[in-house]
Amino acid sequence: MKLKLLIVLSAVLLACNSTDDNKPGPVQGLGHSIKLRDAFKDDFYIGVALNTGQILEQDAVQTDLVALQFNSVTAENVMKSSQIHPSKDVYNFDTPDKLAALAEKHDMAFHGHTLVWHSQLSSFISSITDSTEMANTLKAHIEAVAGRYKGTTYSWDVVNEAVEWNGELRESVFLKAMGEDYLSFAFKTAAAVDPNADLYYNDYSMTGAQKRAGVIKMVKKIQASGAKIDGIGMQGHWSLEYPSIQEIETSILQYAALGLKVAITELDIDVLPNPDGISGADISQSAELQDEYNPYVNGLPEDIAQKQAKRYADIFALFLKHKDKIDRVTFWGVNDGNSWKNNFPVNGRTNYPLLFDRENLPKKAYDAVMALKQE
Ligand code: 9MR
Repeated sequence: MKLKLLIVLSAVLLACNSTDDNKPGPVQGLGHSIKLRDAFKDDFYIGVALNTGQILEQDAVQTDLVALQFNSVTAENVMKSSQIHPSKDVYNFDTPDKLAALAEKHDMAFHGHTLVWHSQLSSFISSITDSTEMANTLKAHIEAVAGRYKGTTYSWDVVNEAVEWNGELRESVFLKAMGEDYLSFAFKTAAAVDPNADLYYNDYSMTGAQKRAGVIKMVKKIQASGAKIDGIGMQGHWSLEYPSIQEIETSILQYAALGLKVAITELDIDVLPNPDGISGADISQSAELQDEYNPYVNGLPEDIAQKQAKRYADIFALFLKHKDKIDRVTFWGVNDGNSWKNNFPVNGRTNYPLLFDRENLPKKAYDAVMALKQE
């Protein structure tokens, strides 16, 4: 018994004292010696959205993972109007500056998100009703923010989520103040500030037929105004079943037919049941509903992990098929633990939408995506 213990102890000690070569460094330790950014380097950028802690490099494992796996970064929140420009003459550039530096250090395409968006909008902008005041304010905002990162930003989401599900323009504070001219005005202003950055229109549910038609109509008007627009961002907050591969493909083709690049800008694949049907029932109050809509609190079941892996593989196979049209595929979060999908559309669930698990280890979905490049 004692001898057995001694052998085990020696083995542990040996493992701890092994040379640097044998030591599980960040690459081997995270179980992914080939990286996404290298595997897809001839196809499209592989991006990731970073939260504040990740930008400030607070977790060494995640810092390594981001640098090893991705070659494009987006700020998940810190470059949105209410955060970067909370009041008229106040700008918070500290954290965004760090992201710009991180992108440069790791040779990553720095994507700016976002210049004109009705949500997470500074309160001083959301109260503007006069068209001249709105134009001057948007101009000042774009000049200050895009101007600061000129030369560092690879691309910008100039306008975010301006179209409703039915294809109508959203009745945003910008539309109310300036009419639809705000769209071309924003693109023209951004192009004047940073002529070399690719300028994108970015939105969710971009595969719905009505919305797609509305976006295409809007983009054609922006183009007809003489404004520079370079790309369409399809956010890609998708689920195991929806949208279909065919709907995604039709959308990529139709957006690319505008003469624009396509980017998948905020990819995640929700694996939880869709609570659409619960109409009115407060999920937080009912234990039964909590169980029903939050079924995987103790881990992702094998069959769902496999379903998700197949779904990611199908989607990436499509992206590869259209790699001539796709410039970038960005995941909306580093690992399952920090995804916004744990809190949307229901707060406090345990979701598994990304390629890395809560321990930062690659999931089956990661292997399935990588397998496409190893055939
Ligand atoms: O992931 C972001 C989350 O942390 C914020 O709370 C949320 C607030 O609106 O925004 C999330 O990111 C959104 C992105 O900026 C635009 N497209 C939809 C994303 C998910 O809501």
